[in-house]
Amino acid sequence: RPRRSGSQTAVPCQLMRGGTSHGPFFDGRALPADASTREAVLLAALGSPDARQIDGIGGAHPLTSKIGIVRPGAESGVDVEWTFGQAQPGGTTVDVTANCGNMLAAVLPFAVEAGMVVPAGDRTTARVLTRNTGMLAEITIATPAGDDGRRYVEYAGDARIDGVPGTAAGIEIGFLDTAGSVAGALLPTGNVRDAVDVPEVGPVDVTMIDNGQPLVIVAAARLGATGYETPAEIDGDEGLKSRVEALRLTCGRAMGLGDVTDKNYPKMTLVAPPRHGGTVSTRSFIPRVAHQSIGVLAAVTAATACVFEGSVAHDFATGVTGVEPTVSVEHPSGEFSVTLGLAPDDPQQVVRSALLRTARLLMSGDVLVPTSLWNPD
Ligand code: NQM
Repeated sequence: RPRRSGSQTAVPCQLMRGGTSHGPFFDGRALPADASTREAVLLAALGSPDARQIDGIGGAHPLTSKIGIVRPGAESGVDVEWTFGQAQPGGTTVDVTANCGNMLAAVLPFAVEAGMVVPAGDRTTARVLTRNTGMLAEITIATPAGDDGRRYVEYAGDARIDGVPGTAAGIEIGFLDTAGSVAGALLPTGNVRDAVDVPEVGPVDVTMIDNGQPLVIVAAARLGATGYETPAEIDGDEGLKSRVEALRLTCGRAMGLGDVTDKNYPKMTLVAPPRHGGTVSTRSFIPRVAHQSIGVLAAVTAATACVFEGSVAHDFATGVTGVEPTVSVEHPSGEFSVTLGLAPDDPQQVVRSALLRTARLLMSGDVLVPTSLWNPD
């Protein structure tokens, strides 16, 4: 429970890495019930809207300005539910409209640490509902018994994910129903490819698609990039960033998302031929700065686009075959493998996706915010 500590309120919190992101996780029952107070507490915990987040625990980057709010499942067939919050370091809101598959990887470990899920065997599988979009995932983690006979979350292991140093215990994530998470349909315009006309850029071929993350997929070369830049090179290229943003605003409207100037989606994915034996090379914008790797559901969505004949990703994709293809999405710090399940009677229909992540509990305790923002007494 939250408690007073002098002029501050101490809110129980665990800082978790989920995949290539990290941020504070909370038991939803220990946060303010009122939405605007809750938002103020979360922003203060991160240190936003100061872009350096010097007065909070955020990491001054969108990938480390993320929040998990977890509760026991309230519906049948749901073990744990959570809400993902995305803050931009310099922003004044916590966006709860989209998904994050990286932070999702930390939800079940957190639920076990917090006593919401009691492991019964060496491996624990749970159905996790992401409240943001109603997405269900089946997640499996390792929960061996310790010397005292109690089961704990095993974080050590030999799984390696690009973008995180070293190895850790693998977390298996299977997605069942990701299509149209935010944009309402897998192909929000009804087409695998559209030609859009963008101010100062001209006509551009894009694939607008949402299989868990709304994405605009565009050939890097069409925007004057190679598609092999480092994130720092992308962030330093104001011309490229402004062409990408102009395309994003046009496509946001085309996807039925309205004026996306202040929204965190659609995300932008520049594609190019693979260079390291993968399926396709990507550079991701989230949505205005470069991703160091690629988001989980962004990778699922980009991989899905590789399957669709006629898509912009398909133009460059190599080696996607069979009814369970593994698509290796190359990104700035390595690759991300997504195994897709295609409908046997329709290989253009993606019905499942599965992937491997890792997570780790980094810190367990309280995060302190001024009592003037929230007094739980
Ligand atoms: O697409 C970054 C991340 C993400 C989101 C972002 C993610 C996903 O890498 O599922 O994981 O797109 O802002 O954490």
